[in-house]
Amino acid sequence: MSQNRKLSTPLSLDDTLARLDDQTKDQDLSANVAGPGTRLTDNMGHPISDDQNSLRAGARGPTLMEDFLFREKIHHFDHERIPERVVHARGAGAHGYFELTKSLSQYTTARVLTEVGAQTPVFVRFSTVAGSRGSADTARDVRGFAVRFYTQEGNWDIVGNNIPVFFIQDAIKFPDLIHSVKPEPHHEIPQAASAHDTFYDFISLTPESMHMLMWVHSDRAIPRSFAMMEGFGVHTFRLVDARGQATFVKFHWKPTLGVHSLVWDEAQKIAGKDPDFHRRSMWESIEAGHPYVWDLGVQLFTEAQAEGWDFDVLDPTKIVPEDLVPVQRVGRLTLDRNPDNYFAETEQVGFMTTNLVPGIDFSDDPLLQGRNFSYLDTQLSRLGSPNWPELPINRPVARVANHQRDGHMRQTINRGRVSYEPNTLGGNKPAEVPAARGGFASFPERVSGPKVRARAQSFSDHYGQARLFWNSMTPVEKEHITRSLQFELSKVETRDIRLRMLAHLEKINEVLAAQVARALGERPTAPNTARPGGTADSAAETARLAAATSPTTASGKLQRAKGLSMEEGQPRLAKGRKVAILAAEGVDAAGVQALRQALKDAGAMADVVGPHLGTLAEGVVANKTLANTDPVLYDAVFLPGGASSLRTLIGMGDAHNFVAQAYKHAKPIGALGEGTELLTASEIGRLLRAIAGPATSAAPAGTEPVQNLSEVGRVRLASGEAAQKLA
Ligand code: HDD
Repeated sequence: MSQNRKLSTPLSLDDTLARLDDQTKDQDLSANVAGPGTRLTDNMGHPISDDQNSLRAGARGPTLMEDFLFREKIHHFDHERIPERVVHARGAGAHGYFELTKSLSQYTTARVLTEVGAQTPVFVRFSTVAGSRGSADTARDVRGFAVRFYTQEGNWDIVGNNIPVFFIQDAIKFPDLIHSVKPEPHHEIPQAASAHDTFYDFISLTPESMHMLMWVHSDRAIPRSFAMMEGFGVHTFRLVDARGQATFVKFHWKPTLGVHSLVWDEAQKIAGKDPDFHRRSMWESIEAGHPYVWDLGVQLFTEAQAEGWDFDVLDPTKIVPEDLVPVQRVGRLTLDRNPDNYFAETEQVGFMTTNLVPGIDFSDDPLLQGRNFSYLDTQLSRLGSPNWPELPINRPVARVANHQRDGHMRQTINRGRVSYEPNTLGGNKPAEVPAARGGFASFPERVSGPKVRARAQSFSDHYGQARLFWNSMTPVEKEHITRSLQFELSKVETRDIRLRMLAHLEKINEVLAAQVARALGERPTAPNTARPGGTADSAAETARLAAATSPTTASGKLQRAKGLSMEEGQPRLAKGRKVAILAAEGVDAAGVQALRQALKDAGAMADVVGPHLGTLAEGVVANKTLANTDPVLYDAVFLPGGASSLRTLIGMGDAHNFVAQAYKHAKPIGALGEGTELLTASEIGRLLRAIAGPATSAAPAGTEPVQNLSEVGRVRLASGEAAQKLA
């Protein structure tokens, strides 16, 4: 980490990191150095002379009870596992820092949001929701995006997702939702998948989930990498200023690389080829010196403004469209350090929605209110002791001082005889901090009302924003949503559930419903379904939508909203991408070096994929083989020149397959010199000749990269065969 960061807070970033690091960290023995920590001991510090054999009565005799070294080792091993998270079990984390670029002092007293240039250490954990700890990264699912700020005023957690809304409006339904999506209890099938009866049984009976469902069937649910997805605090929160005035706020994380996805076929194949795809990408990228970076965005609005909208900002199934309240970028989150130990940090981190700092407060969103109970509660069963906040990853950098004592695994050695308040024996310290001097005080919201179990009428439109989302998609994005619904619902075995889902889809968009109906073997009720799996004619659909009226559109009177499409307005960069360079012995070394340098300069990474590992030409070493990797793991493929390399590759089915798969997923394929021959000899060459005409294949070898491939890729994009990819 850089040593010269600007700080306006009393503790330096390095001090705070050092506090986080703590003396509990042991030595990295892979460095193979001598010194403390290099002598093998048991947990009581006794040096061990033989760790190969248990203590026996004779070389062939029984093990002795006396063998405390054996018993301690096995005892610890037997208890190594803790319960996985009941949701978001699979995750990966990284350290970094947050730097404020624009002060929000007009709205809040929270120093983390007012001290421009100050850097606050952070730990972020990304996750999938449904799968268990060992499941695949690329399942179609919501991604957790939990950010912990270690501020000088205590820990602040934004425990968000990469989707800005949620399935349910009231936390009392959370156990039902999760029971329905988890593997079915009688046979524990399917793992990390929502395509099954119990999920759609619940969803089809829960119309408030329709908006979220549209997001989950969009490409947002199969991100290309953690660095290419947005994050959202989801709920409306409050910022509270020095006068005690509150402003509503929605938190956003905007990735500097833009929002990009996989396509479903890739996502499924990656799940087999590399289930660690997302965590590996993050790890490798950070190790290579390419941090993951987001801007913090805020939407700020008053209660009076919110009262004018036709949706309720306390309803977590609704967004505040960016057209109504633009997102202001006020800071930058940089993840630049991998954890030292997965269990100690990523597994033991316990986020809580109740981790707030003075100047930030809750709203009355009933989902948030329920979460505020759940997160504290779950840490106890997962981490096993009320002293879990003493674990290094959970310990705040702000000094902790109170009269809480004892309990399992207490680490702090509290001194003195006073553990109560008020007291005179300890000078009544630690003392309360009045709100005027920075103590946490809740926003004094006026509340009154009868005690009822009821939903507000303002929460009752379940389709308006689902329609808004659908209308805001490009044709390719609509087609992907359609195909995803076709895929998942066709796996539902109970026809009644499928029919109930179709009835909901009809309320969102008739054409969508009709196209899904066809795939389910049901009679479409809407016109314009000529292209199975295709999308409606967009001009006709726009006209129909413009004419459509709905008593409650829950959209702020918008038909389309900004910021929802992943295709529009996103940066398309080589940065953060990974390229496969296919090569064999005799490859054009200079060409490969030049390409690698160009990719490095652009912030992209590359693997040289050969028929075997090792040197292929001077300075060109294959670090992957055609057998141990796969085109789905790359964003682009490059075929360098070199006659003998080409001869080898042309004779290998795996090489042809590599290029064909990349083409199928609309990835850029570059070729130089003889590399073009592999293209023209392959299935793609035949396709190119058929689609793009003879000009492409006639490009003379050794001159320039094949130009028309990206055009052909675009043809396939337009026909919905693949998502947007590198241009
Ligand atoms: Fe939750 C974990 C995000 C609703 C109960 N949740 C968890 C994590 C994320 C979210 C990112 C993983 C944190 C980590 O990496 O350790 N959860 C959300 C969002 C929600 C949401 C964005 C809706 C807007 N959650 C929600 C509800 C409840 C919970 C309504 C219960 C009433 N969530 C939990 C939990 C978890 C959790 C059981 C499991 C592990 C943990 O908390 O620490 O308490």
